Amino acid sequence: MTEPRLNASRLDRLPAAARPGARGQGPPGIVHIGLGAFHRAHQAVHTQDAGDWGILAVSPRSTDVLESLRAQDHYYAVLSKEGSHRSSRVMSSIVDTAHLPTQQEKVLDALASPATRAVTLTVTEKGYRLGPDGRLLADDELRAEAAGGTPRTIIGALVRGLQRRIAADAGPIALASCDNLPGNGAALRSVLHDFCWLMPGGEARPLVEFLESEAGFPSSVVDRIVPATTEDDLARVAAELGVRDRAAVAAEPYSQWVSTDEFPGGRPDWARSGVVFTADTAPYEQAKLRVLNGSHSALAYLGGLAGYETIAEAVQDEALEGFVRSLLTEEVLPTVDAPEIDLHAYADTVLRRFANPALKHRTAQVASDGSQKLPVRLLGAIRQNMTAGRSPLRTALVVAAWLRYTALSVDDRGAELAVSDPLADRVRAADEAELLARADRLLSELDAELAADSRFTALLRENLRGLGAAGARAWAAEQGVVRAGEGRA
Ligand code: CS2
Repeated sequence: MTEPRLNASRLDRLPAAARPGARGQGPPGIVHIGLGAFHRAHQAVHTQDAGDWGILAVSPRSTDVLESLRAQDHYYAVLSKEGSHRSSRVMSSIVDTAHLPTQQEKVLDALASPATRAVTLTVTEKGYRLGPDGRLLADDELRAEAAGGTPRTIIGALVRGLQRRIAADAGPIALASCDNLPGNGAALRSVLHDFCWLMPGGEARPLVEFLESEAGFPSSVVDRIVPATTEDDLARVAAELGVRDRAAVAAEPYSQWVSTDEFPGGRPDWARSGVVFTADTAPYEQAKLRVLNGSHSALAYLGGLAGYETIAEAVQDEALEGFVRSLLTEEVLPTVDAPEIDLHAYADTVLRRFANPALKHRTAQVASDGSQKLPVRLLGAIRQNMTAGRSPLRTALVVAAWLRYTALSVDDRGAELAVSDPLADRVRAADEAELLARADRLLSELDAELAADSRFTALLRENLRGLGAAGARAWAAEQGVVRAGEGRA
């Protein structure tokens, strides 16, 4: 690739349709934490389309994207892909970046600036440090931070920033989680409160007061499929725009953002960019987390075990698609309380989006961090079904597929699977026999309550045996069959 690098001086060489509007002057109004592809293809795009608010994007760990953005004056392209259709646009809403571990002062100052009116977060499920009871899991690292140590966690850094904001009398602010968690606003509020109460009382009180009276915690549902960028995507952007862009992201055209309107310091006119403000996000949230993310995880583990590289390949396999449809109609949709949504139509759209062959979303990417994702996506449906006297046959198969995938890390042809999960070491098994023998124990790492329920563990073992004997495709095909009278309590 010999194209010149994308930067401010080269914007006028871009095709007119791809050129960003002029940047607003003045300091950024939004601090965003989490510089992943999802933010660049979602909130940054909605913010750009809403007007002239700028974003200071903070990377909690890695420096790759941050350095690429800096080399490009923070301009980057979003490539939208569907079937054979491609189109790119350059974004200008990220106006500055900071690296949390090495530029902490810059981040804390931004949180304390009156210009900053909202903080948005995409830090993945792990970033919230939530325990099984929905409260902060206070470990040594968090305790040390609360006692005055350098904040290295996102929660610790946010609280120190707010402390500085109170001292500066910089006014109200929204703290808007954009992660795939149920009640993400309330979850963020609760971990921040819990962190404050780990601090010495004198320090905690003004903070807690601020959280209660000056901070807004909007709940949101965010949705856009944004796989990790590939070299092919970068080549495509270069060909289309005539510039080299190392921070480009590729995504499906679809984008959804539903939020409560709790931004006490003001916010961009996001409704202009299609954001839906509503008093209650719960129905959208259940539909999105259980139907979309739940079936995504199912396809990631079963597809990965069956040897499929991408979600699109997995969902185009009749056996897996049939299984996922029956999982949704028999076990997931009945647990979603969303009378305003046509759930069957929603499920169809979701499966159609997964089949977009241009996306090349890797099963291994969606499979990562399953121990953080499954509780949010599927374990709630399992509990509800069991309480209602319905057998969670297929959801148990997905849990078994996660366990087999993570414990053995080989697919059905014996090829190595790349496992990335905080629980990976704790649920590893040497072979199939050990996996079966220790299934209940390994499950207890994911969910102690389910592991203590013999009805569920019997189903889990049956599914582990089936996956081992028949392989993921054949076993899913068999479990996907809907039997007469099934699903009734
Ligand atoms: C996916 C999500 O990686 C995953 O676990 O299920 O990132 C999914 O692509 C997004 O939530 C779509 O909005």
